[in-house]
Amino acid sequence: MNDFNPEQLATLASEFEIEGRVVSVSAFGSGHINDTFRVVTDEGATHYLLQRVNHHVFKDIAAIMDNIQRVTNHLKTRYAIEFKDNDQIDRRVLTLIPTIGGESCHRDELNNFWRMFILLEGTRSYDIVETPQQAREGGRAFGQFQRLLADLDVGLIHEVLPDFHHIGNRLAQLNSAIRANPADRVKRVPEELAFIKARERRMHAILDLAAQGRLPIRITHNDTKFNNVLLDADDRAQCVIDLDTVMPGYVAYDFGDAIRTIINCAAEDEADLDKVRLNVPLFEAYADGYFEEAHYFLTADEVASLMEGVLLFPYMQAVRFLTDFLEGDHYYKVHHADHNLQRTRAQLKLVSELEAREPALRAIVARVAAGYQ
Ligand code: GN1
Ligand code: MG
Repeated sequence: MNDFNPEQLATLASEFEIEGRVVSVSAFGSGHINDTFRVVTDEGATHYLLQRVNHHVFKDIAAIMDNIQRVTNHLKTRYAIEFKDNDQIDRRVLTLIPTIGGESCHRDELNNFWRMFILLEGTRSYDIVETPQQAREGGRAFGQFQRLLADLDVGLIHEVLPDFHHIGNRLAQLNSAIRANPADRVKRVPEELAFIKARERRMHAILDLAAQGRLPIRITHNDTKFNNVLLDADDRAQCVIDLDTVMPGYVAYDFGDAIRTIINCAAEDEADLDKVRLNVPLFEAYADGYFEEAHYFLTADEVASLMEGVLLFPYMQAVRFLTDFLEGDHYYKVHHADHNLQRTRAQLKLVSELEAREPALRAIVARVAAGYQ
């Protein structure tokens, strides 16, 4: 269980305002960045998630905690007004559990940062979407997340990872990794690099629209992988999780990253590239659910930008995985040798598939959008 034993983890869990005494702590989830554990206590009613925040990635812990508190408080207030079911609020929005000293996180002797949330019982997440109903619920959940945050001042939200989704920045990082070549791996990836190079220009479409002042900056989630929505046993969306990357951004980024995981029949790191194919009905279902919530605020330019996000996100994710591969696998957790290369290839295959179906996907977005005009 990473570098922590169960006793240490139980002691860490006891630093927080939990009900009862810790009975067990076990690894939880499939995130690539933070370490997450499920905490069960003898009180039984509420279980918790204990999380070590990766402070090599999130260097300003105070800023991410401030963002999370601001966003969850705002969402809870908005839910209370809109849905009038106060009992459900803690199932719809993440709840931070403070430390006994009243802080939002706990710093241990090794300078690790720990925080705790209520674990939402009876919910689950999916790494691969199975049904249109799940996809539609995902669209609703992320659309509603953006809608309910639309009246929170974007200036109050810290840009915790500057230029996180700036493709120019990501390509510059790839180019520095190629020049430095610390793991001597550049020679292994000529085809991947050529594929990336050939598409550089068109991948700037969102930045170009933004530079013309055509895309509003909103509060966006910025990690809209489908497994960041919790669903109940009947596949109804319950809660959007993983709020570390909530930042000012463009809606096309959230749409594109969600579709990256939803439209793919295979896993993000599928080794058999023949399995990386598109499930177009899931795309349509996600778009439907998303517009149901987002049509209230989306501008025509934003609607036009959504497909640019769809093409950009697997490409940018491949650029990021490949950069980490060339740098020697320091950023993402890897589970075997060449894992980042395998992830890169799967994402580039997804780019090819999307390019082949681009007109059909554009037509779907146009049709769904037209339903709200
Ligand atoms: C990381 O933590 P996790 O696994 O949800 C990454 C995302 C990537 C994703 C790829 C802070 O997210 O940006 O899209 O892996 N988060 C960060 O699966 O880099
Ligand atoms: Mg994340």
